Amino acid sequence: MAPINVVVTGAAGQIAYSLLYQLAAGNVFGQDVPINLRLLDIAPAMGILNGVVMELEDLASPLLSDVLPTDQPELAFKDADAAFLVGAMPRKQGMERKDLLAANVKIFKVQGEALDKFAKKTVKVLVVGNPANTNALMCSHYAPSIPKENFTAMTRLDQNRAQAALAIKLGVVVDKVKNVTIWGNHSSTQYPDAAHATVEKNGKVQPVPEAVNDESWLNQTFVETIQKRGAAVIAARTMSSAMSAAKAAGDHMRDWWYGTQPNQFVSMGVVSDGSYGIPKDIVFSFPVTIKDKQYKIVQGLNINSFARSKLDITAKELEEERAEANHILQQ
Ligand code: NAX
Repeated sequence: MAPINVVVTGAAGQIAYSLLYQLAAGNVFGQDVPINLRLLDIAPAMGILNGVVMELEDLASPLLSDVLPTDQPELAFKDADAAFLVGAMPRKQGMERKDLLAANVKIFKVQGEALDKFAKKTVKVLVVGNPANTNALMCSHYAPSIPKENFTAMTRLDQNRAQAALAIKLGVVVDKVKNVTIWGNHSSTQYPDAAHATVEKNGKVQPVPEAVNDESWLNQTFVETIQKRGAAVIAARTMSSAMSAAKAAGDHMRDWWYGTQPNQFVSMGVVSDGSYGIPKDIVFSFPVTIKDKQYKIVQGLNINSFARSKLDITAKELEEERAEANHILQQ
């Protein structure tokens, strides 16, 4: 089989370190698809990146056809089939959320322009670097020749966290819990929603709300735990989630590439088409099903007044981020 060209940005960073192993092991694109890895980072990180390249060689993986470390976006994105945009400026002490947004949307503008010029028009772009949703939106704006459906933001880590928390609560293995949804922004305003989730317990499938049978736990403890999980990991590890983030990035891309399982949906940040009354032209996490590399937003889920208020809060935050990003990029 011909190799596919896969870009990983922020390739010298901690998420990439776990993600690259998964790519080399065939966990994302499969055991029979060779990969040309295109590793992009900034000039000061080239020394570290060369160490990562040595380790990739030493994996002795037959799937890695070619590995290119570079600080030039035009080389990294040339003929790209898939791109994991992980690289971003981390939040430094004393930095406001606004400063972080300013630094990072500029990076995603440059990368959008490079994707537009050099990548295949079918490229699948997954944005991990924060603020992921708004970065994905800006990246897409600066790549007008590529369909906007090809740009997505990662909320799969939040979904995996939510699924795992419910499995622990219900005393089942994690894959017995299905169809948990993350709505909105990958931030503390996201709404992790178990209302449509199911659990298989003792051979019987039932709705998660019925199995948990504790509305206040589901509406408060569960929601807040997932919203704050990233911060809890940082507090404990003194570094942000990396292994789990890389696994989630692999899960997201694998499902996009090969499709979702029957009767199951996954959450992805995608450009809103107005579904569920969400404003258009923000990258909002919705439940989606995927077939032939095309996702469809799941329609018709019941949204009660509690869920409605949560969806509106996270949509408003994304509209504010978009306004700030546009302001910065027009300066
Ligand atoms: P690291 O700081 O370990 O690595 C980031 C890497 O990006 C560094 O090697 C840096 O040199 C590189 N970089 C900076 N500017 C770049 C540019 N213009 N082009 C290419 N590379 C560039 O961070 P890491 O822990 O790997 O996290 C990466 C990003 O993921 C951060 O923005 C982080 O906030 C975000 N996350 C997103 C998550 C999500 O669910 N969407 C969860 C995990 C993570 O917090």
